[in-house]
Amino acid sequence: MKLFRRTLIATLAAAAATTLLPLAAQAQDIKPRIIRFGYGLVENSNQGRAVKVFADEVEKRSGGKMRLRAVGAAALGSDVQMQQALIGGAQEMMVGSTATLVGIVKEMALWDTPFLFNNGAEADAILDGPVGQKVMAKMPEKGLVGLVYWENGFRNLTNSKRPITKTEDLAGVKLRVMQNPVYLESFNALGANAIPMAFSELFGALETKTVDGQENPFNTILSSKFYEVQKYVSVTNHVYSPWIVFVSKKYWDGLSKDEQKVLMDAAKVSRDFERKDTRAEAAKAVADLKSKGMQVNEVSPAEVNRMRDKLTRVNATIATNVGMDLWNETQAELKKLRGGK
Ligand code: TK8
Repeated sequence: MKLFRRTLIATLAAAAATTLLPLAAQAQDIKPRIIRFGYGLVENSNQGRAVKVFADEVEKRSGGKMRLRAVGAAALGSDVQMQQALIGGAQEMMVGSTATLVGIVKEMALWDTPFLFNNGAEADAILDGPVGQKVMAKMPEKGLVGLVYWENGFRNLTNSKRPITKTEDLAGVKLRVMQNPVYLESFNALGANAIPMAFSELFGALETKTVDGQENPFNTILSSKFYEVQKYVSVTNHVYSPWIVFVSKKYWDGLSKDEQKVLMDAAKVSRDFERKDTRAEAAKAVADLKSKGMQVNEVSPAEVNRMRDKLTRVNATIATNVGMDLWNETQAELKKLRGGK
């Protein structure tokens, strides 16, 4: 009897296994696609908030079939490390600075042009318009697919030595810059001692005084708590810095058209949210930075112009690197935006 029962159970189990096989295969199909999405800032930042919006949109628009595993604080690696992981196919998506991408996509250097945009509206128009799209179109041949630009923002200087009110105040200041030749050349041209470094190492380097200062938008100075290790903020707005949301081409090519559309549409929703959120936060940032104990100083328009003059030769390098056609088209578009002036 016992033996009989055992045999029966074994037979039933075997039968079940065969009939269940197709079901198991089906279960595989409906298992959500997990997208590893890395970013450099902390969760509680404009970047982290927008990643959350993107994740929600992807899940909603795919009916739960596509899901983000979002990892912040550079836990998947620095911008440069993640870019390589995307190219190799070990990671699916990321958002990071266009400036750190220049080593791979040289046309991204266009966005490193000092004082290129006067305001956010100009940045949106150029980034979302034909020029921004042409730059993005250079990514696939490098193994990457760009979706949208987010706002990192206008960059300002912080340091622990003194208020920077004129170019000369930068003399000898050890200033961390992004891993990008234009930033390196620019700040050296202004007299600083520029040191390229991954963002993920920056807080520690400021804390130990390996560097005296850095430059980033107000939002990042706040979310990364740089006020704990920096005294002075000098409002230079020296460059508008975009972030770019992009995908591993290896991964992208394996998606259906519908899945690609989910990512693209979700990215656009996240972009519109991100720009609004970032601007709202930046608008009240000066007061917030002061309340955290930072000393904030303006830089006079005359001094900003002197900085701009010192940087004209950087513009020439950028124009050569991105190509004269793209450079001229950008200038023409900006002129149009500014009413032909
Ligand atoms: C975050 C960086 C950051 C950038 C920098 O990964 O490195 O200073 O401004 O936003 O991309």
